[in-house]
Amino acid sequence: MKLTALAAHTPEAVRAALAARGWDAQPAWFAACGVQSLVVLLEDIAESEREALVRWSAKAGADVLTGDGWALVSAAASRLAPLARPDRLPPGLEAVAPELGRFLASYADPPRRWEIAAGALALDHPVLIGVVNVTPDSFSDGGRFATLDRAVAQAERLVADGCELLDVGGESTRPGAAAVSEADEIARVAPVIEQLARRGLGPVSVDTRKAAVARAALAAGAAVVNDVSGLSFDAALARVAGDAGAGMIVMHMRGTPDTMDSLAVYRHVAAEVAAELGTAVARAEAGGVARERIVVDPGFGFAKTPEQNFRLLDELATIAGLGYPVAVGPSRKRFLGAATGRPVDDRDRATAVACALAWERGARLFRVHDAGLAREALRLADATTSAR
Ligand code: PMM
Repeated sequence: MKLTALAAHTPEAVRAALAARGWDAQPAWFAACGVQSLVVLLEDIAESEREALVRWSAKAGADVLTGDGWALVSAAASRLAPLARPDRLPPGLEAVAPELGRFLASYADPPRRWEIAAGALALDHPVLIGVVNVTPDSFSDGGRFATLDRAVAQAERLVADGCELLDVGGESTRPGAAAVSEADEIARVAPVIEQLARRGLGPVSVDTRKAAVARAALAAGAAVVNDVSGLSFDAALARVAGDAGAGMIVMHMRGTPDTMDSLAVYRHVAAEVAAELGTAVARAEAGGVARERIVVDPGFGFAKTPEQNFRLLDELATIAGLGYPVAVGPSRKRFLGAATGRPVDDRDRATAVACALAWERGARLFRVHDAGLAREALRLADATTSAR
């Protein structure tokens, strides 16, 4: 008898072990997903549901830890699956099925494409989003690309370094940044977007919280709207993105750049960010943005302390569990400085490592100021985790 401990942090090792023993690719993948151990936290449940869950867990061989109004259930995905099937559901657990079904479906078959205006981006490899800030006061590269020529030159560099989307922003979101009028923001971003589109650089995304700016940017050729406020700043923004068939990045933050630091209070940061992102995504869908056009972003550095950012990065799979592709923007942020002691102009190595960690936990899109190091790190992460 020979025993081998298989790596179990992703289904890949199990899939490969089955494939090496003659299984076909598809059944091997589904079986590997089925034996993978999952942990789900159910909150806001009634006492009767909690009791029904404990009874079901004892029978199904699942582990359950519970407290007042919540239950944490741990089991192989294949054991959890009956809970998502209305016809096989134990009595008293009817409310669990829809959410669990949605989670298990996206876990077994995660989104592989992101639909944006006039096209789609494949998500079977890391997708770099290059930052083109045309603000005079952005925290890391403020002012340097404020003229059209410089913005175009920066965009060319980012594309040459492998960026597949360029994110053009005309409003700094750092605390204390001066407010920018709609007209000024449009005057900053629209000519740059038009130039990038005309030169075939892009697709382009516009980093804005305002419907009027998004409308002008989309008219100038943008294909994506990236809203750091998660549609909480301007209710009309979702409709603008929806009507244009644009891609939409829904980012998590609390408050505004001026109030967000005082709102960085969480009991369980990953669960709360996921729940708040779920609400933001519902706003996008209510405004007519189709599900396959939405990407979620946990908003590193927005209403989060360094420690909360570290936790969120480690628990990014919780955000991926929402079932939408995940984008992250750790680039040069303060929490990277807190871990490395490096100043803002020397954080591209830490950015690259953060991107690789995020990829391994399910992120697919990476917003960076400098793509060179991030691309290398992500190539290695991709080669390590993908079966090709
Ligand atoms: N961070 C900034 C601006 N826009 N958009 C998304 N989707 N995610 C982010 O993390 C994010 C963002 C702030 O950084 P910058 O001022 O250097 O651009």
